[in-house]
Amino acid sequence: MTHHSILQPSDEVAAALAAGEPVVALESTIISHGLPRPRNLEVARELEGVVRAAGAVPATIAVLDGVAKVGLTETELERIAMEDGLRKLGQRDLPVAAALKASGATTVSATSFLAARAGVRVFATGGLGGVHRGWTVDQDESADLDTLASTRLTIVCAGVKSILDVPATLQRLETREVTVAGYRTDTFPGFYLNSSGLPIDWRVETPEEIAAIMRGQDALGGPETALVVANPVPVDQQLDPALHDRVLAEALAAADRDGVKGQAITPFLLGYLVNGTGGASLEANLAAVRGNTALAARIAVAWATS
Ligand code: PSU
Ligand code: MN
Repeated sequence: MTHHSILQPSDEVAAALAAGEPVVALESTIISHGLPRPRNLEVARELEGVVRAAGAVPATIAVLDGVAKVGLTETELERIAMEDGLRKLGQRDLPVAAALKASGATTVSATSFLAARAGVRVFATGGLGGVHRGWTVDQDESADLDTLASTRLTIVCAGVKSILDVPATLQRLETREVTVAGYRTDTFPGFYLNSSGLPIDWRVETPEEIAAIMRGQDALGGPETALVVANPVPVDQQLDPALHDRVLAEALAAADRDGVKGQAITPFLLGYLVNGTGGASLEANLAAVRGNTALAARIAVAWATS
């Protein structure tokens, strides 16, 4: 890797990878577009701390001035949290951002791609993107799914965002051969809610079992698909289901009325939920992300020592 490379691991991340030490990728769109300021910066720092406490190195990923950074300095983390007009970058946007020396936060799609390129195997996020409600008309399916179908990476999430068509998203994951396992659950998690009520085929109990699945993926070869580890938010930290259903219905109606589409729809709906639940959805979202980050770190440790 040269100094002019458009993919730059931080010194700490590069050293950890070279030594075979555990590293956990973290995304930046949740910081820049998914959470309100100034809480977002606190959360960004907190999540890095959760990874370190478990004995792994955090690699928050973002594009700054055309360079894809894997592992951010404190100043770079502040830019992601505070800079106005930061773009939201999917995998397909990366070469353009590099060419134009643009800056942007990376979604699950772009973060997964860059993590895998850099050699980071484990990634923690909140909820995956997926098939949007109304997809039969507007064809809106998050690029997250396509990247996960072509990237060898383990992603820990609290399911897919409940603003989506969850059964259709699970179907797409099956069709695209993305392996899905529930962590200590028999049902697929519901992002803000402990459960979506939908069944899940595989249940695992330990990070060591997950590391064994990862070894199985590598031993079998074949298409470079991801492993989705679905880790539910604890019941005592979930959003009240009745409140969730009521405010989500309002949010979807508002998006429809205002014609919100494309990249803007996910931040719009998440923001509506935060306001409409008096901040309760934010707490549930954060509880999910924290839990996912802690589990991802344990998986990275099990993977590094296996
Ligand atoms: N998880 C969260 N909050 C978020 C996201 C995930 O808890 O804001 C972001 C991720 O970056 C994900 C993106 O990739 O939302 C999906 O956006 P879209 O539906 O436009 O693909
Ligand atoms: Mn979309």
